[in-house]
Amino acid sequence: WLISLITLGALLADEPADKTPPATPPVLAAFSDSPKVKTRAEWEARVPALRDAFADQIYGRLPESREPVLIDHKAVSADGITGASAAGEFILEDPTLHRRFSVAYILPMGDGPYPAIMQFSFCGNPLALGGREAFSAPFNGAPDFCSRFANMPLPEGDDPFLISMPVERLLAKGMAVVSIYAGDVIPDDREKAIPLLEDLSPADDPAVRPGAIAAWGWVASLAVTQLETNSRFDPDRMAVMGHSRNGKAAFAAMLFDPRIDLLWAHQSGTGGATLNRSYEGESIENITGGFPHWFAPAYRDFAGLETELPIDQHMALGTMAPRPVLFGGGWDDLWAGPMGAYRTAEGADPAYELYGLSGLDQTDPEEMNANADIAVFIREGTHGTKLSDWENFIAFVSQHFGLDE
Ligand code: GTR
Repeated sequence: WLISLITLGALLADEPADKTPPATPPVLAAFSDSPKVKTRAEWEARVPALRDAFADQIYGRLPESREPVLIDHKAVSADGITGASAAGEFILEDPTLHRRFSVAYILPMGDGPYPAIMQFSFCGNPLALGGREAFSAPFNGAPDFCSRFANMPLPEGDDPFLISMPVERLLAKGMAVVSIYAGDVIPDDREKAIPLLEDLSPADDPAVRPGAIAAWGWVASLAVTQLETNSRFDPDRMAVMGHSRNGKAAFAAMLFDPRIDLLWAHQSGTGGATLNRSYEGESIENITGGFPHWFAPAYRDFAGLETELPIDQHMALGTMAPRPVLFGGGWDDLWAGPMGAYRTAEGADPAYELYGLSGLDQTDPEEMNANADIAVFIREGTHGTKLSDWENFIAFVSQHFGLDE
């Protein structure tokens, strides 16, 4: 791959002005003025500066502390949950704004420490865990659209599972099921979120105040700190997953927190797995205009100027090497740019190769290889997480976390 390694500067110089996506995916390079990376040590030496560049140009800077304040640890009844040995929740407070959130969990049978699968929920932990009201509801209310899910039966067959995790299916594989609602710290509401994000910002520069996407990822990091200090959870097998805006948050969590061991970003789109310069689906102008609280204000400066971004998502994925990453997409979900995520995966390959791994090891975007360290599946249909998408994830995580079939 070294022969094929060109600098991003060269790529930019070749970029056509008519916004046609480049014919070949961009290859990995740290910065346009960096010498070529030849070894794992050289790559790792660049990772901190790359993470800073993602903070400064897209996501915003985060507080350094990942230590939550433990307010309470309560047991919750696991009666009626097939395959559960126990359940509970940590009530935590973030160390900067001192806002409370809950980390809810259900443990499988058998001996721990268990691998943990943490999902970013849209509507709070009770709904995410199958309508189980014993877990704390969002402390500051849930988004309005959530009321329509309140008394809804769980999806059947392969209906979209947007709101709930397939709890019993995950428990049967020996996974601890974990849910967080990061909206308790930063609500998904521009008016409410921006003042909180300004207070969260560790920097004086308003251009790099954190966006909600990165802040939600930071909330997951606080939860990881708590789980890692509890002997029932395996600190070497912590996975995060999210769908759509939560997929962006999961992507940011994996980017900024090396303690997270595996990522599933499903239909995460722009600001998540999708390459900015793929010109597919949502543009930087669309996303920063529609959701000004999601990213650092600096990202908006690249609206319409995607090819001038000195970084792109394949580099973020490169910094995640050698950790396993899965991207899911739907052919009819063009807004999330499914092929743009596949191109990110292709572009990050050289970083995984530095670890002696094959990286993306598939030729068909529809056929993921669960053994590979980067896997992508694009299926029929539109936006939503289906049981069959979860089954792809279960196959991937089982392979990488050594779980029996
Ligand atoms: C859309 C947004 C996308 C995606 C989606 C979602 O409105 O444009 O970036 O995040 O919301 O979260 O469902």
